[in-house]
Amino acid sequence: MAEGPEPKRRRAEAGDGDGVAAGNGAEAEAGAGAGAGAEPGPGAPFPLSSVRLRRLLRDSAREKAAFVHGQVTGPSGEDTDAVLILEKTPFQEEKIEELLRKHTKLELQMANDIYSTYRLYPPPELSEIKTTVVYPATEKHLQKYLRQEVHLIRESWEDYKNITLPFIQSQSFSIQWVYNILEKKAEADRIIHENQDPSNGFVLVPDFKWNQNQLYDLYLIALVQRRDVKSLRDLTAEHLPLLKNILQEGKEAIVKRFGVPGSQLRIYLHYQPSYYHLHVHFTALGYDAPGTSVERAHLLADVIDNLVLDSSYYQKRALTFALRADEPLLKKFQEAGRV
Ligand code: M7G
Repeated sequence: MAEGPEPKRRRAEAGDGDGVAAGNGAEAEAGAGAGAGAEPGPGAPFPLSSVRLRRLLRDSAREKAAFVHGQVTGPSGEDTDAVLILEKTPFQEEKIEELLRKHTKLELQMANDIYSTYRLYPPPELSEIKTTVVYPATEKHLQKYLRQEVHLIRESWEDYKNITLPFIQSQSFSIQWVYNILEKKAEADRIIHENQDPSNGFVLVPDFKWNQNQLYDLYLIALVQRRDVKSLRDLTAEHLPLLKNILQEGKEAIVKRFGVPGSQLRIYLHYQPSYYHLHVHFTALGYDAPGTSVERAHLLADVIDNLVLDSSYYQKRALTFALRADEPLLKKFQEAGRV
């Protein structure tokens, strides 16, 4: 298990970043190294400077992030797609004075009475851009980050069995990155907590959306050891011990390591998830994390209560979720006359 950060830790260990360095989840997930053909191989940093920009998939002024479709040419001349996520990172309180003292340039933009605005250019060590690489990226990755119209689906249990389940069995994202974490082939030094029980155990790691530099946007993910639970739809009372372990031990591990109490955590599952291996999200309550909207997030405590009340709750009720306009699953619902 990782030696990891101390309680209330504000800085990650050197080299603890979770985007670019090879051997991390993004690479493992995309199956890079397995026939990728292009330059970056396992253990080598991704050649950012040789990426050609194909298009901006999406940018967000609020999140200060850009989602980019790029291409890299491999040794045999073939072009391979990559997704790059570039994000300005939140301020760290203890770095603010340094920022004010050590800026390289300060340009006055305007002054009016007691108000003035400036362009401040920080030194390189204070101007980090969190960079996440998905390489090689599949068409589904490109779709995932492309800005599109969304439609709300109300999925009955019959819809799940007849439309969604056959679809996810044929299409779902590779979950190799999850198996790599469970088998300690990737991110082993990032594990925050582990329960090795094959039925009721799980691994808790920082989500790759979190750079661990500040607690404001704390984001961890619990991946279950067992491989036969795809999503919320599979859960029954049989899984209560597993879910209770995640809730209890996850909270304990986070307060111990980061000093954030359970009362300040939002602990939930997504439906639909992107990856069909059961996992639970832990985010800081004060952080408006992506994917916390009512049409996607299901609080773990509520899921547990629902299963206590009725073991087949999630095989009975309709579930609502949004799908992007050109997602193939939306097409399936349209073909079935359900949208
Ligand atoms: P999800 O609900 O299946 O889909 O969550 P979402 O990505 O649309 O939210 C999967 C979670 O796993 C997300 O929060 C991802 O940021 C996170 N994640 C994805 N990958 C490929 C990795 C990885 O390689 N390592 C880690 N630590 N987290 C990942």
